[in-house]
Amino acid sequence: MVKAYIHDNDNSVDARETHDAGVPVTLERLEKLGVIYRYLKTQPEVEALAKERDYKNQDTVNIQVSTFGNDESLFQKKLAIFYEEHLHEDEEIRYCLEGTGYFDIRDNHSGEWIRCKVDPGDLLIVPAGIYHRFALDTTNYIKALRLFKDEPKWEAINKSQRAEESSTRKAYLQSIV
Ligand code: KMT
Ligand code: NI
Repeated sequence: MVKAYIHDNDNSVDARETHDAGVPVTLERLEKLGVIYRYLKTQPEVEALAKERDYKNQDTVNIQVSTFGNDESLFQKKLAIFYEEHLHEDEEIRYCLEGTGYFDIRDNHSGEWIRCKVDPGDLLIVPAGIYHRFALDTTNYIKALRLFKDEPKWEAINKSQRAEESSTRKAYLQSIV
């Protein structure tokens, strides 16, 4: 079951530590940002949800140092890319199959990061245009399903002028007022 709380913003500490500021966040607060949480036991249930929402593509990511040939510096580089604040131009689903990790969701009202700790079975529907990032935890392993609506929109757009000016970002901001 997902646990959500305010991130302490202490960037002097590794992203994989808990960064728990001690302020819990409810699923209702996440929903106001357009983020939907579900707990689904099996992959067929995820496939059914994806079909219902018109998803056409998916992949599985295995994030651990052995995936990168046990090259610690390459591994760190990949983690740094996932931890860059970014958005996508389409809604996307993330489903934790094995291991654990943190999805940080930007609360555009307060400016805070909301950290969502995911365990196996936890699923997040991430709306188009919301800023977010991903970190492993200190167990250094997650296997996750990433579901995408359309092939050309898999790209992560890092926080930037281009991201701010995209119609996706503007539509997202309209959706949360
Ligand atoms: C994303 O969109 O930020 C990601 O796909 C992160 C990796 S999924 C564990
Ligand atoms: Ni992303």
